[in-house]
Amino acid sequence: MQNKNIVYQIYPKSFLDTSNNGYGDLNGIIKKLDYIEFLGVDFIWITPFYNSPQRDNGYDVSDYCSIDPLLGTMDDFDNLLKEAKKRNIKIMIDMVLNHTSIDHEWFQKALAGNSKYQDYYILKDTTTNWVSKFGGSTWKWEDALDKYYLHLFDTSQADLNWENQDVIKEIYNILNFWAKKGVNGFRFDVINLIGKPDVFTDSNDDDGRKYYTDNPKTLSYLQDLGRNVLDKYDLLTVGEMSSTTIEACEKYLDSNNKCLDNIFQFHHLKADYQEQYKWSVNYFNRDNLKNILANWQDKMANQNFSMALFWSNHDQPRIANRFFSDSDFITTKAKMFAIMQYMFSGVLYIYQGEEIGMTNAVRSSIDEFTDIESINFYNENISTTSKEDLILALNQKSRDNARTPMQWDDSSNCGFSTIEPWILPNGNYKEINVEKQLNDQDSVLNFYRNIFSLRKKYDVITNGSFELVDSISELFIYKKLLNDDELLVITNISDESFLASNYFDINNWEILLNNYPSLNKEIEPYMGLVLIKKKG
Ligand code: TEU
Repeated sequence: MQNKNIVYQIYPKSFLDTSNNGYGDLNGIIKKLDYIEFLGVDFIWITPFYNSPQRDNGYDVSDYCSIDPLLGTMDDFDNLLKEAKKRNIKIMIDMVLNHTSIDHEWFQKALAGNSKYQDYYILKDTTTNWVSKFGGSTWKWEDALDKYYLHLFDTSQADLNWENQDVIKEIYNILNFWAKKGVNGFRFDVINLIGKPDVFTDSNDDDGRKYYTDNPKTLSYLQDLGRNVLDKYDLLTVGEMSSTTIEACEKYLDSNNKCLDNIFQFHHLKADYQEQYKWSVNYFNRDNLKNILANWQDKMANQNFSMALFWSNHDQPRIANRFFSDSDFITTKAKMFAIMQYMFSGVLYIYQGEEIGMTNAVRSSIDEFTDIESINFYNENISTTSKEDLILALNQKSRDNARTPMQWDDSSNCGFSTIEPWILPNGNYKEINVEKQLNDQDSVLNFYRNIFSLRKKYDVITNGSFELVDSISELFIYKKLLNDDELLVITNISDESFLASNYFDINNWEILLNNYPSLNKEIEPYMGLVLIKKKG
């Protein structure tokens, strides 16, 4: 059953440094395969490790069939495949096919005047008023081309022209190269942005995204990809969908369309965006979060479309203190949020460090940030907003929060490296680290392992139908149903207590999971409970 899969995402640069250069590497992943096996996951998804100028940490690829020397060699990768296979761990890799780095040979040949390669990109004589995902215009003038090129992300990430059959052939070759090597899955970066409109026009009511998000061409590109490449192999595929809709995702996941197995949508992670603004501070719309989660379970999972369930990735603030930035009940909250979503139907995607409840870092100066989106945001706003306000927003929302080194133990540099890492470790690594949690039965780590084994054991968790139970704003309560199994999941998204007997009769239920040592009369602050109906 596909939904039994649990995927553990690794950001290699920040996982484990074995070459002592301050950057994590592929050998670091090999070294931690026993830990990954111990977690009980099926897949690791490794974010881009290909040659790259690293302006966007590898999402700016300059050679798709290579390994960046910063992170290792092709032999290391082959070894990783072999060692992972020994432990029954499958490998999913990241494909960034909406754009290439401008350092890529194709772009370089285009610059040198080769018209074949100029047609690999989206070059125009005039611009539109679209705004890049990382700020500024989506168009950059290039003298050598005597044209503007489109970049939905950084200026160094030029969008590829999927209308061009030569580009499609290159993409097939890349996917075949890795699939033949033996990788077991692909995560496709911003894949719902690859279809561009026939005519490029200004937008007067958004940043231009309505013209290129879920463009109908994308579905047919993905169908071709499915038919011509992906279907030839046994793969788990997941597409990252930026600002998507339920209607579009139904199409991508419809088995008749032969596109993708899972989709990542991000609407639930915008519950802390005030009026759609990413950088808003101290804002969390609890009702919004509940509605979005319930709606996607109802419209997608209940229709047998397989969602990717996730709270975290390398672009997102840490869930442990994302919606509540204070440190009270921090461990309880980390476990409560896990219960809230990980009893849903779908495939679980966990991000490194989430399983130990890693938190957002506290930084005091822009010099401590490395992420291009964060730095652009700061530079764009520093003339109108105080430094303190910008740093506060960055501390809550920056992508760097997810990118601090994995906290292995309490030794210097958190056991990640013997030298100062490329990005500062979170200051709390002495309190929060793997070593400390391994032998603590109540740790977030062992709680996550427990969730994983429950998902393996109970089909009602991974495949049951979802039913929202009417409740008050503070509580999110739902049932999962499959055959004669019934699960009741209760999470308290507040620091108040509620009389448990108002919501269920404990005599009828057995407790499968509780983030408190015991259940008394009350649903306690930030409590999370998973109950299964007693039979007979
Ligand atoms: O992310 C796409 C994406 O939409 C995010 O970068 C988003 O804009 C941001 O998190 C909102 O604050 C993917 C990758 O996951 C990301 O790391 C890359 O930077 C991006 O694509 C470009 O390849």
